[in-house]
Amino acid sequence: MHVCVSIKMTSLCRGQLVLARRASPETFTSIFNTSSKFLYNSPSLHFKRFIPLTTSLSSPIISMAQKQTAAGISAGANNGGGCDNGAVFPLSASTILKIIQGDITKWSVDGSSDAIVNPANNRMLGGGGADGAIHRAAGPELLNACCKVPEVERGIRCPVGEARITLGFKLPASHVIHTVGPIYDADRNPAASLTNAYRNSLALAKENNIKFIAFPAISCGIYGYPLEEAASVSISAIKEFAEGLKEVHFVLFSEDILDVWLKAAKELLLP
Ligand code: AR6
Repeated sequence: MHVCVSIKMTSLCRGQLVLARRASPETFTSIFNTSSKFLYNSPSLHFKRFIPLTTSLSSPIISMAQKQTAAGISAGANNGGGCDNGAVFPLSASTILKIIQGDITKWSVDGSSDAIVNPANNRMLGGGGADGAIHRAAGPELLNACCKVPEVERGIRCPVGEARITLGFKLPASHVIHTVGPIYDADRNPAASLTNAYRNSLALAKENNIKFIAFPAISCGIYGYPLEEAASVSISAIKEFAEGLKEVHFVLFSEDILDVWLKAAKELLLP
């Protein structure tokens, strides 16, 4: 039995309310695992969620902006440059997915075991879009570090679907994982290449003891991947390969992309 709670999100970055339980980690995980159903009417950002009646409605709705800890959702996190209207989904008993709107260059959780993913090109020497923003925010040391990544063939440091790691330098996050998504119209199997970009980024994160990782919508800008298709492939890949990390975040630049991701996550992750 469930009770419906709805919150009208009236404007970008203003509606920072996210339903979460002020509960112990064990309680929260158990709620997720047993019966929570988070539903959205995402096009209008009018959130509807069904909270199991095992929880008390007197429990407060937690604003992520208040940086409170709710069951391992990181205290002190600077999740997405202050624009953190979004949602939390369970991936497993020990891993959650957060989908928020914001600027990935401002994201961090603890500054030591966190990484942002850079949707780079195979040369790894910077570019436009998020890649350019990440290099500007990290400072010139990031370019120096990228130059030191060995070339696997002439001019290519990171082939499509692979990943490389550097420090974050002036970024709030400690590390940058550089990956190369497919150019949608040029790749023979863009879904496989995009899946590989997520899988290899997550594997590299785990090899480097990263616990918190934030992805943008890889390939959805300059590389032209259609949003709905990309959301489905990206969330499916996260669902399959995120085990071992504490939190995986999508930090999405615009409300349009956020809506598409929330809809796909609801379809793919909720019972
Ligand atoms: N924070 C979060 N998301 C962002 C940010 C940001 N600061 N800036 C852009 N986005 P793109 P791609 C979103 O083009 O399609 C570069 O030149 C953006 O709205 O950055 O994989 C590289 O060097 C979009 O949804 O990456 C490559 O040559 C998403 O990030 C090429 O672009 C990805 O858009 C890679 O193209």
